[in-house]
Amino acid sequence: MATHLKSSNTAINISDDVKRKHIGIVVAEWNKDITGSLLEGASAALKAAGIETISIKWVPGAFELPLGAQYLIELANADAVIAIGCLIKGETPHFHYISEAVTGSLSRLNLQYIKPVVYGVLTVDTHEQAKERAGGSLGNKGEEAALVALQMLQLREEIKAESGRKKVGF
Ligand code: RBF
Repeated sequence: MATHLKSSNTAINISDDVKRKHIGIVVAEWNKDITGSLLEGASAALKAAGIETISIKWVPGAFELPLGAQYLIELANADAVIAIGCLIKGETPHFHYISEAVTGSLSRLNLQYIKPVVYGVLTVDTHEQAKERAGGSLGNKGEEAALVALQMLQLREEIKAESGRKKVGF
């Protein structure tokens, strides 16, 4: 039976096909107090949606997230990956280099594999701002990233089903 979830922007109906998908979460150890909370938010949302197979893998830092995501897709055949990290500008002299590299590489993986690789990386000025977004006053961005992964998997199923129906008609 489909499960109904409400993200901040949209309502999502999770079909049984999507529940059977394998979802990977790759999470950075840097700023682990923050990334751990984001991970909790993401896994709780996936479990609430009824996702049966979740693989969680840790990498050293945000810079390693794209390769971790690629391993999960190539070697573990994940259908979608949620990449979780936290870059704090004030504490990271290489902030711009790392965040640009991570953003660009994660973005490319989506199109390279035609699979959702969701950006769950906080890029903030202070540790306080990170806490607000990791289960604090501004919600949990890990949970939001999980809902985005589910929404994209659901979209794929819908488009596949629609294009299948059209082919039968012609
Ligand atoms: N990784 C993070 O996930 N968040 C950070 O805030 C962060 N800051 C870093 C600051 C410096 C100066 C360096 C050298 C690395 C930092 N890293 C950070 C680790 C980085 O993502 C990566 O794991 C290492 O550079 C090894 O490739």
